[in-house]
Amino acid sequence: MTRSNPPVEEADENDLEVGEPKAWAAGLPGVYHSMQPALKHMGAERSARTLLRMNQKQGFDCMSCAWPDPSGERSTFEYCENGAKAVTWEATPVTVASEFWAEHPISELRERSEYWLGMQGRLTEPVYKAPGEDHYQPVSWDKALTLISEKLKSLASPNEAAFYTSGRASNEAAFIYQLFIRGFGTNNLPDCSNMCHESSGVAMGETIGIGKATVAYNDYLECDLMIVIGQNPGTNHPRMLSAMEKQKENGGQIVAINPLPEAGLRRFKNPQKPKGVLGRGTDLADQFLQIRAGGDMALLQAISKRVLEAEDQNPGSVLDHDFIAQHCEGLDTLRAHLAHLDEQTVLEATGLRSDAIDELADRYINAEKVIITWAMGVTQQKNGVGTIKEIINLLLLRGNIGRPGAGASPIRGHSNVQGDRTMGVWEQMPPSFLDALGKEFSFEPPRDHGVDSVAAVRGMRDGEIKFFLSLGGNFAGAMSDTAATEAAMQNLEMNVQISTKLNRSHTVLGEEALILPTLGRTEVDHRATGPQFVSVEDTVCAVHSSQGTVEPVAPGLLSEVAIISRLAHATLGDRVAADWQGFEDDYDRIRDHISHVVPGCENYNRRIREKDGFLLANGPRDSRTFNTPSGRAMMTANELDPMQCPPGRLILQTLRSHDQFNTTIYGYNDRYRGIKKGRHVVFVNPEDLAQLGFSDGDLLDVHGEYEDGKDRVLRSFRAVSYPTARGCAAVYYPEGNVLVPLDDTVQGSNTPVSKGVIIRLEPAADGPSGGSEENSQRNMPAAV
Ligand SMILES: Nc1nc2c(c(=O)[nH]1)N[C@H]1C(S)=C(S)[C@@H](COP(=O)(O)OP(=O)(O)OC[C@H]3O[C@@H](n4cnc5c(=O)[nH]c(N)nc54)[C@H](O)[C@@H]3O)O[C@H]1N2
Ligand SMILES: Nc1nc2c(c(=O)[nH]1)N[C@H]1C(S)=C(S)[C@@H](COP(=O)(O)OP(=O)(O)OC[C@H]3O[C@@H](n4cnc5c(=O)[nH]c(N)nc54)[C@H](O)[C@@H]3O)O[C@H]1N2
Ligand SMILES: [Mo]
Repeated sequence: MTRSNPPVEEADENDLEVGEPKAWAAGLPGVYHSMQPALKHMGAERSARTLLRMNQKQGFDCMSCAWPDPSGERSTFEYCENGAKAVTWEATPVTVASEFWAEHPISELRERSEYWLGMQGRLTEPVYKAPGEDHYQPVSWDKALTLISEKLKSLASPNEAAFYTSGRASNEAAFIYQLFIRGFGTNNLPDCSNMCHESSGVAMGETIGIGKATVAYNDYLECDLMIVIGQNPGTNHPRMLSAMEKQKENGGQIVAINPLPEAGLRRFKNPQKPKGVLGRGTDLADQFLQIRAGGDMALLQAISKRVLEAEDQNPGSVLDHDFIAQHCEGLDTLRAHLAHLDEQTVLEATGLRSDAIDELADRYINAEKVIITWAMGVTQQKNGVGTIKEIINLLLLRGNIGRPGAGASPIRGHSNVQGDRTMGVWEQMPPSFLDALGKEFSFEPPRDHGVDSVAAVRGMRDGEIKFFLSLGGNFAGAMSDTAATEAAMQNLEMNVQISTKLNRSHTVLGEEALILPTLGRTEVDHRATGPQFVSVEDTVCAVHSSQGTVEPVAPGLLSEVAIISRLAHATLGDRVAADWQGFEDDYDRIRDHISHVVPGCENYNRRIREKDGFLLANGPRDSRTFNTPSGRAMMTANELDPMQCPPGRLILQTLRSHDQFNTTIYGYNDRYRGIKKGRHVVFVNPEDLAQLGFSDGDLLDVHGEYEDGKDRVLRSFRAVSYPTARGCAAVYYPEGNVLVPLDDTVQGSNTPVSKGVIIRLEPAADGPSGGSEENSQRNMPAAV
């Protein structure tokens, strides 16, 4: 069944083409584009077995994002173009052959782009890099697991190891993974959430007592007003557009707040409706506020202030007094704080006009049921935690939490990042969870908090962390400050990665390294007691099962559960009272333990088998109960400290193109933004570009400007004149990580500030694409 790998060509940034941005998302090109790669790479049968079973009740959960499935009837095509790309990328029959490792030294792989690495195909056998070697070589599973467990046992302290998780791991894998790690003796559990929605978890935890959305799927359809802040659903959560379309059909309004006029926020053509392809489509945003990056906190405060003023003019008619009296605390503090808010400061921070802010305030006051959604445009700003607390303030003022059609809705990224946290993948799990875990498995879990992603890099850098294992993901590509992160990873004694495909992290190594290949979610997971299913949790706390539909791409591949069980057994022996062999044979046994340990997961095996799975309990959503110290939802005063951008400088954000999933690059086009065949672009407002003395198409160096005085630069990026907000610029992630300092993190959540780097543009020092020779080959920017 497997195919060996056809040669993969690296892209040449000189081929870059720039056209007009699109004003609508996901019409005919959506369906067309979604089928093409699948048919080409997998053939008709494998395409049908995967695409038609995606997000179906008997199928697998799409791994492309955490957007929920509709609760009632589902379309036969319950997937989007980008979900289809994710499936094609994983379920490809192309595999990395055994000879590959001898043919390609690691030093050569380090020069390759993420695209090239990923396109080599699926990994099928464990490989090992010995100290001093520049090659991986295939090894048996037994050998690989022995090498790892012996290394772990040799460490002076369990805290010399850190264990990363990317948000694709199933609940079952995540649960036994954190059990293994805590059994080993550390809470060093950094995860991708640290770089993602950590700010949401912190802000919501402190204010409403839970770090998760307070809405269920149908609430999106029912709300009168949906405010979408710092999120690009057309690319990153395309199935959300269907919900937005229904909400509009039900008479609702949508407001988008973004520095970019993203196509998916403007108009939607539904490819699954007869009219969808040819018609004009549905206009989505009724109002678009083109905010300056980092300005959301000022905007939200200005709206809350207007809400309070409207209440003063018409006492009793604007605030939800009953709700506030019964459930909230802090109104006076908030009121006093906002009284000092200066309109001029707001206008400068937001780049908006007062009448646009008035209009949004009116919409908010006149809507009965409001949902606010947000993603990385908010969480990755310096003031992200404060901004989310302001979202909560605004919602609380009119009782928009814990009612149908209303609520706070962070839209999560990775398909099971939320479930992984529920299962205990967090460096700071509360004592109650640790108590339950210790009791269930008869051991004493460590209590000291572990490292998060930023602290893990510091630990590697300083020689305190010597062993790093990743359950999925691409830490080198995803983390900030590429040069610092890579140098830190090269300091490790052993680097182990459980992966489906090659990526940058497999090439940035210390002394010893191993790659353990694993099954993906599309594949049937054959175990001793028969094919297994796993379970996942989406962004609205709905837990359901996922079962692979195609045969594994190669014999001998192990599931994540099997790998972790074997590694745990080899490392821990019987240090915790767990039947590791039983876990690997029958995932029901894992779920029995989940029932006993994880709050809200009682009778997990029974409930997960119900038709739609089940909704996890959620105090604010279900009963307006708030698990805060006072038992009330907290209105908070958050200091406004707008980012200062000196003259001649811009605020840079790093974002996703339409052809990528995080660090996985499917291709070099960004269709909705009009970019083709390249990624080395910097989007700048035409007036800013002119003012800085540059023209569309110029080759520029993008220099970061920092307090630490270091020079970090992206070389030879092409200026694209683009309708972004004044004073703002954008480059793609992961390339942009070169410019994000390790120490620049969001206050309160320690998330890298990936959307707020002050930059200076200069004519390219090196001429045509890619800078130095090394970089033109690798297709990755230089870190200086
Ligand atoms: N196809 C695809 N799907 C994905 C992913 C993927 O890479 N590809 N990644 C997944 C993951 S892990 C995640 S976390 C999500 C990410 O989903 P998004 O958060 O939508 O991802 P980004 O591309 O980072 O886009 C951030 C948006 O915020 C805007 N923005 C930037 N700065 C500001 C600001 O200061 N204020 C406001 N109001 N807006 C701002 C940007 O213009 C952009 O529209 O998507 C998930 N789904
Ligand atoms: N500058 C900047 N940096 C960012 C962001 C940004 O917006 N700007 N966004 C941040 C965000 S939101 C996130 S979530 C992180 C993402 O960080 P990560 O989650 O670490 O990165 P991914 O690119 O999603 O990981 C892709 C790799 O996962 C592996 N993989 C895929 N499927 C599976 C599977 O089923 N099992 C296993 N074991 N492995 C698998 C493959 O080997 C693939 O190469 O990046 C963060 N970094
Ligand atoms: Mo994410």
